[in-house]
Amino acid sequence: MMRGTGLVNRLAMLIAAVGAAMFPLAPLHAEDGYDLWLRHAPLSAVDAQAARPYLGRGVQLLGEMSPTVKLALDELGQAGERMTGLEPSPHPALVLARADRLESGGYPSDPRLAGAPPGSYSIRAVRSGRILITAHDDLGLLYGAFALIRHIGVTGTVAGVEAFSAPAMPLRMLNHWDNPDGHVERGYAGRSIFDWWHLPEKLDPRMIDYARANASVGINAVVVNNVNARGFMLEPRYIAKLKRLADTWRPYGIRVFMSARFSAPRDIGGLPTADPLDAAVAAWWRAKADEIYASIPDFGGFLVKANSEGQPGPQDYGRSHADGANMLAAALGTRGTVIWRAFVYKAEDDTDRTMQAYAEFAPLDRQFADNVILQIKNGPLDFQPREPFHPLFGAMPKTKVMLEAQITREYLGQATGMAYLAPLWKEVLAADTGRGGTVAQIVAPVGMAGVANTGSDRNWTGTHFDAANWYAFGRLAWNPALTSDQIAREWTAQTFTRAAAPREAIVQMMLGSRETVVKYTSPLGLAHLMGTGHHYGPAPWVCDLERPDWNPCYYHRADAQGIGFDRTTTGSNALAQYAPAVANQWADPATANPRYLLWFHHLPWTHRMASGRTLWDELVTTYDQGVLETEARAQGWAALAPHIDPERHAAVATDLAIQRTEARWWRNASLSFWQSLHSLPLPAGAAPIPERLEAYQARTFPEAPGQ
Ligand code: BDP
Repeated sequence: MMRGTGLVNRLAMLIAAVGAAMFPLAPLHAEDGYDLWLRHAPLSAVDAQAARPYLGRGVQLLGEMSPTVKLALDELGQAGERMTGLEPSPHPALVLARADRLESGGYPSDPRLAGAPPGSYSIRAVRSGRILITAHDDLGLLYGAFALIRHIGVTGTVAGVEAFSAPAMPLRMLNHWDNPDGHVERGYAGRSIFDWWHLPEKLDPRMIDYARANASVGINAVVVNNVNARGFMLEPRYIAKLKRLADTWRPYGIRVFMSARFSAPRDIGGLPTADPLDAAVAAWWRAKADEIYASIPDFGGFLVKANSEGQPGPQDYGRSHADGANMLAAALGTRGTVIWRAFVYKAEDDTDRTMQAYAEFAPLDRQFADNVILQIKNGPLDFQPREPFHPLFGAMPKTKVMLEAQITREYLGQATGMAYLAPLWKEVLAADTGRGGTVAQIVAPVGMAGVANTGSDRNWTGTHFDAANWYAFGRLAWNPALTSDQIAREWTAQTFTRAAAPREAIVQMMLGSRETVVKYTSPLGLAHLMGTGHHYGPAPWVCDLERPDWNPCYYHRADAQGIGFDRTTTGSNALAQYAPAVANQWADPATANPRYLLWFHHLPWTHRMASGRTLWDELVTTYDQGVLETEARAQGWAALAPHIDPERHAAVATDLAIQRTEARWWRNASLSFWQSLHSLPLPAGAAPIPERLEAYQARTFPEAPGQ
């Protein structure tokens, strides 16, 4: 399914045929990114021969044929055709076996599978050169097949494929902020991939390719609509549409969830109230759940954004978040789960915004029903280029909590340039909460959600490199112990090239790319300095928005003397929301990690940094490093031209050129504004700021995408 369009294919084949003598290895179709990491690029002739018995049709199956097993076989067949270019081997040496059928084939059982969670698989080399993929469930066989394909796709060979793998977390979920009209909130890759209007009759084949991509990295749950939900999506016509998607994705192991608008009983149910303690409201939700389960027996449940940014919720009726979540949880019963978002903050509350979610939810520990999960963003503010981890992790030991990450780059340059986010997520997952483990350990019993970055763009994600973030999210949710480089290496080998030198060059470019964005947008712990509404570009001067905590000036607090948000005991004391050991490491500006310096401290511009520079000089130096890094990346990419197909090479080169321009803009606009406050000179050697502050302030982008 994942191929170029017919016309492109025909033309490409024609060109390939004409040029075959000169370029025998030219790809048969233009590379446009649609195939993502499932390109299955051809192996060398020698490797193809060696891999042939393990890929392709003719795999031996021990177990029942089911829709999921059939997908596994199809995937192996397709990968075989494309990677080896050969007819299936007359002596296939791959066996797919359900664990309960091993004996019938005379194969030993694998003790590691005993008690392993659903989806686990083992890949073993067995007698006479055979490879055996075993799992308890069919989904494990599909995941095992994808793992084998990935291994060959990355290394070129089957050697070393043996593995046992079990998902670290049960819920590995995408949250789509897609609206029913096709607009994607914070979407930078075109319109929504979901064609709600034509469902259920018409199923875009893209829905299958989407499921394949997800399953190939272990993603097993999808919230199909925006957390800022429309009530009408719970009407019967939408349940029919959702059923079509659920039926399509079921064989791929993907469960569907919906964002539910809390006021739906009023909006579409004709009730005068949505009070969670009102019996008629509870009965309405119960009937709604019954109606959904009648169509979609494995419906996952509801995701709810309540009493946040204008969304309705239980507090509209004087009830608590627990009252609201538990009422919905009772409607679902044992059939499903309510995922309640912890992203709440109030207009009327002048508490430091980063403290409000903790203050709201920590006291509710123990009060949530068993089938309620609290979904907590990685940091206490809002998906910034860097934030410390959210203090709620570890603070609610009696509540099921999961991590919410953002794959779409709302605050990290959106769909330009490169920002590989695995290092950001690893930073959070690896953070020790001081309260019973790292964030990864705390969320492992439940899971991880990522706000999706997919759209109708041909390459799915706007830039080719943003597909790495979708990929990395899935891989980390499966195994948070994977390193950012391992994931980058895998993705690059499958997406661009297996050749070691160019692959390593790309991996290195990816690894530092998020840090580059931090440097030129939000150095030293600064946050939320982006343009109003769309969050594109710098706007640290904005200070006149109706809500104080929507203003960049609320976050940087810069004036003639200094900059930064004092969150120590002399300020908001947000530090106190962390375990003492964690708080202590950030409490003293002299020893705090500079990454979080201005997040927790308000300091004079003349503050002496560990580097010996003043804070002001350090800021300038950091912005400048960010700019230089974007330049180096653009040059590095240019040098890779001989190794990358021209279409994708040119597209990425353009993205990186835009990022270089944006980095300069961020640097100049930000420095110009800081300088307007304190009038300190730029350090010697720093490039002058080319325009006046007013010129940067005058740039407006009311039409910026994703709002
Ligand atoms: C912010 C986005 C906004 C979302 C909100 C949320 O700007 O569009 O609705 O988060 O997570 O990052 O609910």
